[in-house]
Amino acid sequence: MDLEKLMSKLEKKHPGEQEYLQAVREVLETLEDVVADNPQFESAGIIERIIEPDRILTFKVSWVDDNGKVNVNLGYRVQFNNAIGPYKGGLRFHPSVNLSILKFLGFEQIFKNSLTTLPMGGGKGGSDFDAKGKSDAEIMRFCQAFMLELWHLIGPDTDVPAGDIGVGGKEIGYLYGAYKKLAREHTGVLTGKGLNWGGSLIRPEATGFGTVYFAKEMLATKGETFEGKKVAISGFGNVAWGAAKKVTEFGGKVITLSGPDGYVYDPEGISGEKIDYMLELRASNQDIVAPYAIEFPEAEFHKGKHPWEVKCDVALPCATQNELNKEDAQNLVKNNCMCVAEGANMPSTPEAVEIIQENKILFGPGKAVNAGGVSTSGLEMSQNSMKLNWPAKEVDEKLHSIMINIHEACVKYGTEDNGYINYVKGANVAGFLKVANAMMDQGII
Ligand code: NDP
Ligand code: 2IT
Repeated sequence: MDLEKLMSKLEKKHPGEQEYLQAVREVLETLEDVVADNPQFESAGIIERIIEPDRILTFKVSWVDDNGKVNVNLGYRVQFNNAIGPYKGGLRFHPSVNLSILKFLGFEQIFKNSLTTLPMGGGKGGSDFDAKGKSDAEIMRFCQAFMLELWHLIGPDTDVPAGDIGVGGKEIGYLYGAYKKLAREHTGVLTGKGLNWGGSLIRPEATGFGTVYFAKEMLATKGETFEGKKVAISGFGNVAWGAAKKVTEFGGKVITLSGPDGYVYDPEGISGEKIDYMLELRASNQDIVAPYAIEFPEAEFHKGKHPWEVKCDVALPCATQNELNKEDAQNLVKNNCMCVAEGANMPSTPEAVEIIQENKILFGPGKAVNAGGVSTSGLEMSQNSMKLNWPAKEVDEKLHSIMINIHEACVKYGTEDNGYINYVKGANVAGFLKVANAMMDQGII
């Protein structure tokens, strides 16, 4: 595989799609050996086919706000690859959403879903809708208008969306209500549903819990545990919340949270009612963490700064892409951080990853670390198909064992001669092989 030639062709075809090109390069860089060892992949054009989505659907979403004003947003669904199962992946509602971001997320989702061991292909969707300051009625009308276009493109065995940034339980409820009405069926077409209407226990916690289960395995390779560790978390949404709960349960101390306005440092630790308060912050639709330091005066708010300047043992970036840069990585190295595990999708820039890996710090990439969310979505799909609900303990145990298996796959394919586990390579190779072999079996389509 001639990586530079491939990338330069892709850059010409999709100019300016920075996040997508970044994600593709990061994966392909680690696949050179496996492609060289499997010449059949090259002759079947597996690489050229896997980096382009099967199809991209874009649509206009018109809706009326509380003042009677007409608003127009863009909606998308990127159906990337369904070699191993129906397209599966979240919906992101955020003003920054564009095709590059959704293509990067859909691409990552292919390998993540493959790692889960469950039969799910990769997809992603969303809209540039900004929920900030919107009323619930406006969010509902937007979700209904969005689903008016999306419903005929998805289905429980075709494409199964879920949540992501800006899409939580509330939005999934409105989206599901609209789908049900339009399709005239009550099926498992979305995951992250409410518990009374097809949702799975543990799905809200799953991404954060899975992140911490994975980080626990990473620490264990060094004979370490979370007990007594200082843990810096970014974000204050669904993933950050679940991660904070599990870190605390494992005896670690969560010392930071962050939002687009800056970060909060709480030297006493973010546990108990403070974790519950995160839900209030998120539900306020204001997108700021500054109020935390007013509610809990022992905490400090650092405006416009990243939490990675605080001394920590473990860093869990759980907010958004490219939020941990070169300078942040240098700070983590300087402060002897031993483990960085990505709860978000691609939160570390390529320069940051290089610094972290060069310094032989444990580094877990998002597609492995945060796979617990979509894994539990897969478990929700299984329960929906069987028309059964499993108890929380059963789902949590299944989630835990999936995360341990993903960690083992990373160790198997990522351990270098010097013993350092390159989790980026391990996750990419393990995720890729299953999809590539399925594509081989299914012919050129
Ligand atoms: P939420 O919407 O619940 O929370 C995202 C949080 O990150 C929000 O608080 C958001 O605030 C904040 N944020 C966004 N940009 C920044 C920034 N520049 N600096 C600091 N904070 C920021 O989303 P999730 O928790 O669901 O998603 C977080 C990450 O985890 C994303 O990368 C997502 O793709 C990934 N993920 C989510 C999964 C899930 O099941 N939900 C599964 C796997 C991965 P604001 O809205 O103001 O930007
Ligand atoms: O990035 C992700 O894996 C998610 N947002 C969850 C996707 C899902 O289908 O549960």
